[in-house]
Amino acid sequence: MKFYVMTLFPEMITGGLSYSILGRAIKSGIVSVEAVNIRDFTEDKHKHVDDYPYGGGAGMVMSCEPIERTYRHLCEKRRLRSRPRVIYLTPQGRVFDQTMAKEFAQEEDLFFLCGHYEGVDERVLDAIVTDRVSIGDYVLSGGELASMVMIDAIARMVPGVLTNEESGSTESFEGNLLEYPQYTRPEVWQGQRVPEVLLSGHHAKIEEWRRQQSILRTWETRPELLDGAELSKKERKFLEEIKKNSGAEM
Ligand code: 4GY
Repeated sequence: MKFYVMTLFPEMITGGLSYSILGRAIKSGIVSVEAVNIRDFTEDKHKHVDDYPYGGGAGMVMSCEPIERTYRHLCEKRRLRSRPRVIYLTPQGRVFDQTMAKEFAQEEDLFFLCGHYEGVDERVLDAIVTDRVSIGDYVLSGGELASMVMIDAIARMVPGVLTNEESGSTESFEGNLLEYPQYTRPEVWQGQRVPEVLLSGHHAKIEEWRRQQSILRTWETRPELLDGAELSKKERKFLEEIKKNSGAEM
């Protein structure tokens, strides 16, 4: 899978994505990330990428022309392939989640447009953008960090990026439950013991305990996720018990 990022800060993208699992996937050639500097596609001597907003107001707006020239340059590199999906990172977009990550991972390549200042001239967005996406309800200084978050989550869903060892954790989030707690050596740290069941070697009991911890955590911090979770009869009963008890503490 190929990711193309249109940005004013290409080093931020390539630098930030060159570590850990994604760094390994890029090295091995399963995915590639190409960050292109929009400023390289200006034609005036001062390399302006922005201008004053029509109607007045604070700040600057990114201009159409350098963005469209960057986009055309990348399209020409892709030769005669069909129009790519182009994602614009904005708090005004659909909120990104694991389901969207899996969908985007089906694409052969994906373009990202990173805005700055007060945003991008609406006309070039209408001309090239296919998806407006938000990574959450807060305001960043630019689209770069948001595109990096999306690329990391999407690349993990590309076959071959995760090893068999690593692929367990996504499965459980897809089950609409939060992850259970993890422990490693030592057995006692600052007086805190590792839960006894994990030392028992009793695999069925460990599995049951972990599922219960997942249900408990999900109820405590993201109860809305439980609507979409598949729970066994026994697990439903466990959840009902938690609900009763959490009422008692109030
Ligand atoms: N939240 N999710 C986000 C963001 C920054 C000015 C337009 C977000 O995706 N992007 O906060 N983006 C702004 C900065 C131009 C994008």
